[in-house]
Amino acid sequence: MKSYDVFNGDADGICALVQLRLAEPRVAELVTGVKRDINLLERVEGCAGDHITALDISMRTNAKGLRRNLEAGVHIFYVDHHNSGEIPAYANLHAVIDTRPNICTSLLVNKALNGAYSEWAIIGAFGDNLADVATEIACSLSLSPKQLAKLKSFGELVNYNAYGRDISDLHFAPEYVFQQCVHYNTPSKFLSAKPQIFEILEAGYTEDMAKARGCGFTAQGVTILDDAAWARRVSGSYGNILAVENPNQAHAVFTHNVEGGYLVSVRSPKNYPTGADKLCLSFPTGGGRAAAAGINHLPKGDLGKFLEAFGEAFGQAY
Ligand SMILES: [Mn+2]
Repeated sequence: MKSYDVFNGDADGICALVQLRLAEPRVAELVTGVKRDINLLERVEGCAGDHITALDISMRTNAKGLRRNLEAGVHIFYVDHHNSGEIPAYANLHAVIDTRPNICTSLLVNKALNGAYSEWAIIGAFGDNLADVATEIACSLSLSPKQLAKLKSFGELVNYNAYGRDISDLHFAPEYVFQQCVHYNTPSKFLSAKPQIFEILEAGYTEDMAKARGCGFTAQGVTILDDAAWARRVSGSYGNILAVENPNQAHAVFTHNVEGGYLVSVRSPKNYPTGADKLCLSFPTGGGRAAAAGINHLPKGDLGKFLEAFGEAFGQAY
């Protein structure tokens, strides 16, 4: 019998697994990747009697791999907060899916374990941008404001660490971060025993962010980052910061993709959060939500077309 721990490489995925393995240590093959790499069950070929724990990866995206492993007789424990599509009915599937906006996978695991390792759940929640819920739980743990601020930074930094085209872009492989963390009952204990991961991520983040600022703007709200690992790591965080700094302005952050074109991340103005999905859907590889959407591949020749559409969508003239 073999076990597989399959988890998203961001803070939420890592902290969900840390809690589970503190509660129930298990030797398992770790299957993870960069944040965007979510079709992870595709990589697992379990046999009858094997166990898979799947965390923080959309069941909709993993439907094929999930069904194949269920058909093979694998026992699957699945915890997630993304849109699942139809949950298949199998006796060997135990699924905990909750898509409410204030929920993340680490919080679902925290609930299942009756709060046994809730400080780790806080890290996952901060990583998934759920600062209010995280702070609420922290209140019940009587953490000092300074401790709480440190945990918030740690969650955000571990989340930042998951962004990249592939693992080689990242400061640390997600499985390494998990393996380091899982020996400590709380992130506070981990951070005082092993400060290096935090320090390296913090320095990396500061450096990447300074480089992003140096790229300037191609048009109002539109920035094209360099074709480099740092740009792929920091693009998401930079987009968040731009949105907060200019809440009346829409933003588009460009990075370079493997196809030789651009990966475009679009955010509607924070104060008027609509329009991003409509704009992105007008391009063949676009998709997303009203407040935040993206285009997976914009050929370089279509930059002008995009700028025009962006201006039209958000009422800005170019
Ligand atoms: Mn999550």
